This record gives sequence, C-alpha cells and structure tokens, in this order.
Amino acid sequence: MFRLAVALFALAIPAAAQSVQPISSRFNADPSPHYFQTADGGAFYVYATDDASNSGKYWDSTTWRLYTSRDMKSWTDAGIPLAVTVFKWARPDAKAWAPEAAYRNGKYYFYAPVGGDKIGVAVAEHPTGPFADARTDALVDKARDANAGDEPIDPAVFVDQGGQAYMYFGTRVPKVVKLKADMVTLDGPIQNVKIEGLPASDPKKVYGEAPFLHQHGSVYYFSFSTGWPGQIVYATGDSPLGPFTYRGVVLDYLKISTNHQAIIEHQGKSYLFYHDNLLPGGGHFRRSITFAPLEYDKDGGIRQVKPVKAQ
Ligand code: FUB
Repeated sequence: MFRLAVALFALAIPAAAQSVQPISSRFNADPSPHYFQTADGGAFYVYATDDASNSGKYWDSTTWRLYTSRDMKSWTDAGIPLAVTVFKWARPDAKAWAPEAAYRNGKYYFYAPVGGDKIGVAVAEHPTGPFADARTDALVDKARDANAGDEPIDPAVFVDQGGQAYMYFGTRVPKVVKLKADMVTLDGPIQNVKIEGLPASDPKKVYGEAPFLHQHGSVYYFSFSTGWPGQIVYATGDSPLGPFTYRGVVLDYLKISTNHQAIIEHQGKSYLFYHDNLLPGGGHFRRSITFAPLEYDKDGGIRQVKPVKAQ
C-alpha cells in the first residue's frame, strides 16, 4: 500500500518548469548535438537544419548549419559544414532536412537527408568540416533500397558498446538498418522498428518522424515525434533493434507544426535538445533550437520536460 501511495505521489509531482532560450539569433531546427574531443579540446557541436536560409514558406534550405560551444552557455555560429551541392548525385536544389553526425575511427560522419527520398553520408577530419561525399551515391535511396519507406529522412545514428552502428530514419513508419564499421555502408536489410503499447485511447499517439536512440544504464530509449504537430514521446527496449514499449511523454505539443529531439549525456547530466518558436518573426519554417536538462525517475522513466521561455 505504501509503495502504491509513493508511486501515485511520484506520478502527481509536476516537473519543475525549465527556463530555455535559443542557442542562436539565427533560425535553425532539428538539432543533432554532440560532445566531440578534438586537438582543440572538448566542445559541443550542434548540427542543424538552417531555417534562416529557407524561403520561409517551406523547409527548402539547401545547406546545413553548425553551432559550437565549450560551456553550453555561449554558442558560436560555425557556418555551413555541408551543402547539398557536395553530393554530385543530388539535385542542387534538393531540400536539406534534419541532419545527424557521428564520430568513429578518427573521422566525423555527416548523415544528410536530401530531397526527402535519399540520405547521403559525408566525411571529414574535423567536426567543423569540410565534409566530402563519402560515397558516389546515396547511403539510402528510396528508388533503390527495399523497405526504405515513403520518406527516408531524419537519420539518427547510434553505436552500441560492442561497436555495432545502427541508423534510424523515416516518417510514419520508423526504420532501422545496421551500418558496417566503415559507417558509410548498409549492413543488412532495412527493418521496421516495432513500438508496442502505444495508448489506443489517444489516436494521435503514433510514430510520426524524428526517431532517436540513446542508452541510459542498460536500457535503450527510442524517442520520436508523434507527427504534425508532434509530441516528443519515448519507448524503451533491451535491444537497439527493438521492439520498444511505449513509456510516456518527454515534451508536450508546442505551438509549432514540427518537433525534433535529441538526447545527450555529458559528465553525468542529460540534456534534451529540440526546436520551438522562440525568436521574433519565428514560426513553422523559422524555428529555433534550444535545450533543457533531462532527468530520470528511479525506475528509469524520463521525467517530462516542461520548458518556459527565458525572459
Ligand atoms: O526540417 C524539416 C523537417 O521538419 C525535418 O526533417 C523533420 O524532422 C521536421 O522537424
């Protein structure tokens, strides 16, 4: 009985409001945050969709943007690490959507959704680039690859403790595929990610886009946006390939048509990166990246983040 009372009390505690502000005065979205150690020292690198260079009527930018910070307080706009035109197989006006980056074997890899139907991969010696095409064709191509889905976008890469790399992507049906150790070759078939236990009482609680996998302790957390607009929710499992069981909401709907999250841990603390409408003149195609601390309950559940815009 006491246990039940404690559990109910824990459920009833509202999460403390967390004050957030944009990392830049430039519009940006779809954060892919990382802490990379280079010869220059350790720093945070956030790769982003560059909303400031789109038309303002759609997500039609053709370049990605990079922001860096030593302390997560002061952020530097590091410019354009990659443009669609680097991929000679892509139309030069193809859309540059939610990016991802990864480090392995002394190199930095940039996973770049191009035009809504392909994912390219580029490689660099330093996280700021310059990134060059790591292949001569797309890593994932809807027209070429079985089970690539209707819209192979939003790549997210996870490397497990055994060194196996996985790439998640896709809208409406989440996909996962293993990557070879070279990080630029698919290793086996593209599979659907199974999410079990989504509450039938809420028809909006479905997979939309923005898949992301992270590990906390021995548990694998699969988070995603439920759609347009999207809540950020999560499910857990005991394998990076799933299946995953729905657990709850990480971030509620915001007043914006999309959302896209990433979760990182650094020096024992966890952070949720996402985007919102935080800057004057902002909106659905003029978004702003921000982040907030993320905490876990004793049972491994993620406490819902409740951000409040800093004044
Ligand atoms: O930025 C364009 C698209 O909006 C991304 O690919 C999605 O994740 C959504 O945030």
